[in-house]
Amino acid sequence: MKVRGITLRELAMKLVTPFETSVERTVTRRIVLVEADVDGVAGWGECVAGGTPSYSPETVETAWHILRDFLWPLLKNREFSSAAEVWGLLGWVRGHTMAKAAIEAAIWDAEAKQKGIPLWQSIGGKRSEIACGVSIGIQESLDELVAEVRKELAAGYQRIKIKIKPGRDLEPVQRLRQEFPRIRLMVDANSAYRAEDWPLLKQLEGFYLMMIEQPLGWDDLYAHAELQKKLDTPICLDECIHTEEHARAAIALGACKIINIKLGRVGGFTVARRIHDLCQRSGVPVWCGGMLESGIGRAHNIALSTLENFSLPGDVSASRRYWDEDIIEPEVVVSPQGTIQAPAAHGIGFTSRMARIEALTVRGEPLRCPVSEPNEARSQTPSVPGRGLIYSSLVAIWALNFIAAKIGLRRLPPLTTASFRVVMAGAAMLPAYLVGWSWCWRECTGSNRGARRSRRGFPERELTHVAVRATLRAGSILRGGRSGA
Ligand code: OSB
Ligand code: MG
Repeated sequence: MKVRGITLRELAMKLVTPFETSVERTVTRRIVLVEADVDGVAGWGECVAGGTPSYSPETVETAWHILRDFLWPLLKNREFSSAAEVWGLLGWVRGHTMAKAAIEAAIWDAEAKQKGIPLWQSIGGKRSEIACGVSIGIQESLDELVAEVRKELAAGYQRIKIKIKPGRDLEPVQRLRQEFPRIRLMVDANSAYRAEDWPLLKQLEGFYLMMIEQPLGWDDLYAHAELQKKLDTPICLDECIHTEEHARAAIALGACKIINIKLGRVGGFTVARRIHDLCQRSGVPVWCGGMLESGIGRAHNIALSTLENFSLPGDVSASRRYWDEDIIEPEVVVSPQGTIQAPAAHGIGFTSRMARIEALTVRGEPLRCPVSEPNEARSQTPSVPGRGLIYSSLVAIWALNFIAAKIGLRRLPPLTTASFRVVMAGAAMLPAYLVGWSWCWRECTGSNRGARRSRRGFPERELTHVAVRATLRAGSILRGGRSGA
């Protein structure tokens, strides 16, 4: 397989209702899409980085930069045998998992399309239907929160997650438990608490929560391990797990009992599957988190959620909860039982609506792979002519010099000494050297486009012309000199 080119697009998509967490309020989602041309088959991926670095260190801008300037150069002109190898090829770049996941997922999509099977089967999914929950942002009032939860339960969603932050925690949970005593309920703090806040989190235990998601520092496994010792309610980690190694450490430390897996946060399907397998072996259930994705990212989340150990309902919900009109066809729909059917169509199983995508695009950048261009990331050294060629050029120049000196001795007017005539002949050779150098330069820089300016600013074709004209002129002067003698 070979990626012939990728196209980056940034879309501005307005949410149906603003989404508020403990760290920020999102009204319009900035979404980066990666369209990869893999052997002529188009695959789509979505980068879930946000406009700010408040959830993870990555942003839309860093992801664009990393995709264009580092990930694409690592992939272009590279031959590989399956999408499962892409993660390894990108290993030279540290971190930047969201940028990596976007391009990796696009290649997984293209590969499944090439094989003629749905992506979820291609990654080894076992479920043809996935269980769905919803994530509800912080609301203006408790009444609004209750109304929102009622609406989602009526739509069939199997579990409710609400966002909490200091001052907006006990009351909303208590109220929801009063109204809905039996629902599957959980909270997500997005790192809003400190280790000292544990007594408050302990109070939440009275409300039979399924789990408390990411209460403490976004990168603090140790504090979560200490907290989990004090709590019976399972801690679920989100922000803390951005590599397979973090997952292993979290499980070994007892920092959580459940893990939320997000493709973007861990760098794509290869690592997501490894974390999934590790959790399965360790008896840790997982579920698929969401990042307010467009239909493209949602389709990938559906595929991921079909893996066996995704045994809890995820934050994968219907298109209409987020967008007036999604960018895929058909839109993602949730059954009255709160499930999504894994699609039967090839690849991600949904078609990109190009007209809608174009209409929402605020910038785009196509990156193509010229067939003749070597992979710069792999070999920084430009191609150079072989040694034999260089040695024979030296011999040819020496021979030409010798001949010129002989001709000079015989034909130049006997004005002064013989050595002066030899020097004169050498000077007449300068244009020939210039032609030779310019040819060598073209060979060394690998450019055979004459009009292209070299790094020194020489227009090579003009240089050659000047050299040739100077040779001819020198010739005519010599002939003139001879006839004048
Ligand atoms: O913590 O799970 C999170 C959205 C943006 C950033 C982080 C999170 C979320 C959500 C929304 O909870 C999940 C969804 O896509 O519905
Ligand atoms: Mg979360």
